[in-house]
Order: sequence, then C-alpha cells, then structure tokens
Amino acid sequence: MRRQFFWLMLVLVMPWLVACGAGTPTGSEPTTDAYGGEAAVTDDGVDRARLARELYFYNWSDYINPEILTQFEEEYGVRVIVDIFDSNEDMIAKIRAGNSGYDVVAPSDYAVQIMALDDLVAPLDRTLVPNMQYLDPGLLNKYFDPDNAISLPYLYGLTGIAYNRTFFPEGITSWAVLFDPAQLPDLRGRFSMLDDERETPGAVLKYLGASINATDPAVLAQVEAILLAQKPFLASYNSSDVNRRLASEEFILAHAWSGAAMQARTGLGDEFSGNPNIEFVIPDEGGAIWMDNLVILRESPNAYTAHVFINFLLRPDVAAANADYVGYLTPNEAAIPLLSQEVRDLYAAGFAPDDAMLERLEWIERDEDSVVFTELWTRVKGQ
Ligand code: N2P
Repeated sequence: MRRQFFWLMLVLVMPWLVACGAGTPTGSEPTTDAYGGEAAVTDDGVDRARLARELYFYNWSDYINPEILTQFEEEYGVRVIVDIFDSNEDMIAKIRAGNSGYDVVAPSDYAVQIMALDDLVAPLDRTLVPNMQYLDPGLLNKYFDPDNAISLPYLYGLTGIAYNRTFFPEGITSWAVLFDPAQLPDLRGRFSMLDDERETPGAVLKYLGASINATDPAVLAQVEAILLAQKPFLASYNSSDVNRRLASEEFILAHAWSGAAMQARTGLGDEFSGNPNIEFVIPDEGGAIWMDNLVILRESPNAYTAHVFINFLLRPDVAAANADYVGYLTPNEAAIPLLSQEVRDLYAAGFAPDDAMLERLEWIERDEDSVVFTELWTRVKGQ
C-alpha cells in the first residue's frame, strides 16, 4: 500500500519537476518536447524545457553590455558565449565555410542581403519574438529584408569622423582633413581609417560628392588613388580598438562609428576610461548610416533558444541597458525614454542624427556590381 502511494506521488510531481528544469536534457535543445511542453511554459511564454544550455553569439567588438548576458543566464539558465568579428566580410567568410558553431549573428544591412542570397540564415518565427512590437516602424521592413523575414534590428549608428578637440579647436567639417594631401603630413601616424571594404572607399566617395554605392570605374579609380596617397600617413586601418586609441590620445582623429566615438568619450564599463575631448562629426559632404541586425543561422541547432535570446534583447529595459553601455543607437522606441541622461545629451550633441544630418547620410547597399569594392580594397590593402 505504501509503495503504491509512492508511485502515485511520483507520477503527480513529475511534470512539476520537469517544469523546474530538473528534467531538462543536457546539450542542444530537443526537437520534440517529450515532456509535454505545456508544463514547462512560464508566464513569459518561454518553454524552459526546450532551451539549450549554451548559445553562441557572433557579434562586433565592444557591442554588447556584459551585464545583460549575465541577466539572461540568470533568467533562463542559458550561457551566451560571444565571439567577435570586425567586418561583415570576415564574418560572412567564416559562416560560409560552414560548421561555424554560431547560433545568432549581427550582420549589417547590406550583409543581411548577402547572407540571404547565400541561404545562410533561417526564417524568423514572429510568434517567438513578441517584443518586436517595441521596434521603431521606421527601421523595420528596410530594403535588405523587406518583411523582416530573417532579421530584426539590433543597434544602428553613423559613420563619420571622431576627433580630439584639443588638437582641432576649430572643429572639423570636411573629409578633406583625412584625404587632402596638403593636410596629411601634420597627422602622420596619429589617425586611423576603418578596416572595411565598404566604409573606407565609401568615405572617399562622399568626399568626392558621389554616392556611397557608386561603382563607376572612373570614380573608383579616383577613390583608389586617394586611399593610396593617404596610406603612408596612416597609423593603421582599424575597426577594433579605435575607441581605446582615441581615448588614450594615441590617435587624434579617426574614421569611426558613432558608438566607438561615444565610447572614446565616456569610456566603456570596466574596459577603459573616456576622454572628454572626443567629438564626433558627420562632415558636410555626408557619411554613412547603417543598422546591424540579429539573424539566426540556418545551421544553428538552437533556433528556439536563439529566438528567446533575440526576444530578450528586444525587451525595452534590456535594449536600453545595452544602448547606454555601447553608445550606439537603439532601434527600440520603448527603450529611448529609459536611456541615461548622459547618453541622451551626447546624442543631441552629434552622436545621433538630427534632421539636417539625416539628409546627408546614406545607406550602404549591395548589388551585382559590389564585387568591385572587394577588388579595390584588396589592391589598396596589398600595396
Ligand atoms: C562596434 C561595431 C559597430 C558595427 N564595434 C558597425 N556596423
């Protein structure tokens, strides 16, 4: 009789044990939920029993607040391992090779197009990302993924010039400071350009008054000549630690992303302290606006967990904590009122676009001629 009672109790408490995670299988998520998904679904709609233990996020450097990763692990028991890339092209080469091991990746706009053409990305299940309701509709359905079928906005920003105002007390208004041969000797070894096959020729194209997407051979020949003439004066092509080198005054100016410039100005968490003299400008000739996006790789075995992570990143409090830390712009409308006053003041001081600035910003796009940028960049870097 007592034994029967024991077995009855066990049958009754089993679903509860499973819901608490005691029955969660280790390793990757199961494709079918053998335990009856209902029992494991919590208030937030997440089925704990389907979560993987680990998730691999391939992201740009200095591009996530480490505290939100800790928070995600605390809330869901999933450890997120972040690996770093510094250009879309490096990232795509790694994913194309296959078996990258990554689940979630953060390609820029035009790189989403490339990844879609190569069929590297899985479709999104909107029912699993309800927090997309908080995204600015003006940043959804963009040219690179018209229905947001495979990507959702992560962060966006601008590309212009970051500089130290003690060395440029008059300010900077033109790309000429980086490309006019008469101005370069004074800057020798004190500045960098992004190490980027679209951004760097793109800055010269803006300087020349052309579209950032121009592929006309005569214009690109000029671009190449300007970059080659600049190269002897350059400290480096650098997309990885411009923030630190500006903050330390090793560099006095740099072709830079807006958030890297803000990090140079305010510092970055425990990583390094800021330099209050750093300014950011979009030159009169114009600059780039871009957006990085969250996608799930087709080869990911953890698509469910990946959706849960993306939905977490889109939660307004999480998106605000992230944007506050990295200094880029959040596409999350509901997060904006939650940002710190310091960051909002810097946005107003040129680290975010106003209407006049928006008119001189251009998106980088990919088309069948874009290979000319890879070729140009290979020649410039190889010289
Ligand atoms: C952060 C890189 C920003 C991404 N270091 C540029 N698309």
